[in-house]
Amino acid sequence: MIRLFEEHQVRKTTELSSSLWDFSQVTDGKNTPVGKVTVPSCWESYPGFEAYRGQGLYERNFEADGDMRIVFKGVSHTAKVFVDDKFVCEHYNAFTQFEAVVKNLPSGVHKLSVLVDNSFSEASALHVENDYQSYGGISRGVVLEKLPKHYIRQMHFTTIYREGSWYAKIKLVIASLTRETWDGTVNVTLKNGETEAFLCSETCSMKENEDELTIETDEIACKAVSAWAPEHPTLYMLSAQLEDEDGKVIDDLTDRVGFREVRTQGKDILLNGKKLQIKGFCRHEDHPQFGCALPLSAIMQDLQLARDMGANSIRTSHYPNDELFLDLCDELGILVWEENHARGLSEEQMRNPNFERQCETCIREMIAAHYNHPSIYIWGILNECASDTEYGRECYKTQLELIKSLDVTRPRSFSSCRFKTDICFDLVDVVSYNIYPKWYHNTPVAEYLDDLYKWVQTTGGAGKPFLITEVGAGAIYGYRTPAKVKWSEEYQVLALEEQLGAILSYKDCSGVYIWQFCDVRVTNDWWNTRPRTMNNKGIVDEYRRPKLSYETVKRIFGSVDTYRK
Ligand code: ADA
Repeated sequence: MIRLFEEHQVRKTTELSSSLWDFSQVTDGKNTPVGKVTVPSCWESYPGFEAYRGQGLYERNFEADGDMRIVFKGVSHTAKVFVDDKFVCEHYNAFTQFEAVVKNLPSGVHKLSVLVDNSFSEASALHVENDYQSYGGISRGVVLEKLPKHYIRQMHFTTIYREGSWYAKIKLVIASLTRETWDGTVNVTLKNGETEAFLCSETCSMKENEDELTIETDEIACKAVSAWAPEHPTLYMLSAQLEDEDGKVIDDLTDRVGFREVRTQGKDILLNGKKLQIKGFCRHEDHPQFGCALPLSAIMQDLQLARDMGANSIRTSHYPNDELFLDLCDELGILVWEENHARGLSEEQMRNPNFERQCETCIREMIAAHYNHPSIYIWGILNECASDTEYGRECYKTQLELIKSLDVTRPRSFSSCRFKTDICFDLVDVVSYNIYPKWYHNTPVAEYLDDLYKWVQTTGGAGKPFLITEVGAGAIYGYRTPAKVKWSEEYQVLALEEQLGAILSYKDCSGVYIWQFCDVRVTNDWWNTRPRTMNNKGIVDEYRRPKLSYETVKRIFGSVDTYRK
């Protein structure tokens, strides 16, 4: 499954993730056939590959005729794509989608080969030994498309709320495979249930030697639409149809959108003019059966559990998530903090020659693919990287400015752990901290939080909205003791009661994300501070079995509204 709805009625598409592929282990360039596997999947779920770090080859045949595009929603973590043994493209990063376009394929059966690599090396600045696992495999959906000579490559929908009315601006990118002059028309409609409204009709005049044409509409008044909000997540189908000069529809693209406005105002984050109170979870895409390739039902169960505990938001720690997750959040009214891929990288690691380019590519691919999701209310970057150094600051500045150039509609932030040494808060719209009083140190939470917040008011973050994007404590599922010592479920309850109580009652804090939703696998280097070589701070364990703290979180989150007074 690629999306919760059909993106195309006209363009011919085939989900390649709907049949078995041949998988081989690749060692020193030698292929050893292993057998048939499903895609998406992680090889850690294949017998004997539970801890495999290296290369694997996925192969299958496909029918083609002419110009074809293969969209990979995620391959972990480096992919080299071949068609009929000819190299087509390469992509780094498990968490963003990419495409392989192959022109003029003769009609018939062709071979698709994807060489996947999840090893750690200097070439990989973001997938490194870390407090989460970098799995191996084609971990998200794959879809084959037959392309017309001119097609709709991208459609971004921006909503504007002004004086009680909604407006929309649409940005379309029309691609050309011929690079010759061409004239067409693109028509866009907005549909909700049976009511369909015409939005615009734009002429497309492609010039010679141009790969693509960008069309940006003026503001279009959208009357009688309902806003998207957690309590009523109204969605609309935005459909574009591309016609040639004879009026024949040659391509189409549909996406789901919502009318909502996010902005900061003083110390508040406003959603449709109302002050947000975030009560959420940090969530890794991780599962003992599926690795990072969670099927829709598993993603949905996570969201059902999070909502059952009263959460209104998920932070995609620490990378862009599967679009199926975002489709669910759009439909369920769950707010999303989505962030680019990075966790806890030192200045030395940020000086990896591949770091900036890999971060920039991740940001561009994240926003290009996820721009239209109304559930995403904020973009984050570089979780707990070196925001206390001049070199680190330059990286934060570059990436935050890049986000602003790609999306002026959402606030930007990053989660800092640099206590009173952070030098980047002037660069963001929202100041966010990861704090662990009652776990990594025993400072009383209210005292620690107040001291930190007061220090932020002496920095470039003064007067800005303030979020706690991580707080929590570890508990081994099933470890119960009246001693209530650390790693017991009882201690996790005590810690969260004090942590959540202090944070959610702090008047200048816009909310909290618990670290973390579920226990997750970590890489082997982290064994000595991670019992079971797992991060055990979940409120449910890796099998989604609730710990004692589940009811604690449910009681506390349940007593807090999504909007502040
Ligand atoms: C950091 C980090 C998380 C996790 C957490 C922990 O805040 O952002 O990914 O490692 O610490 O469990 O200590």
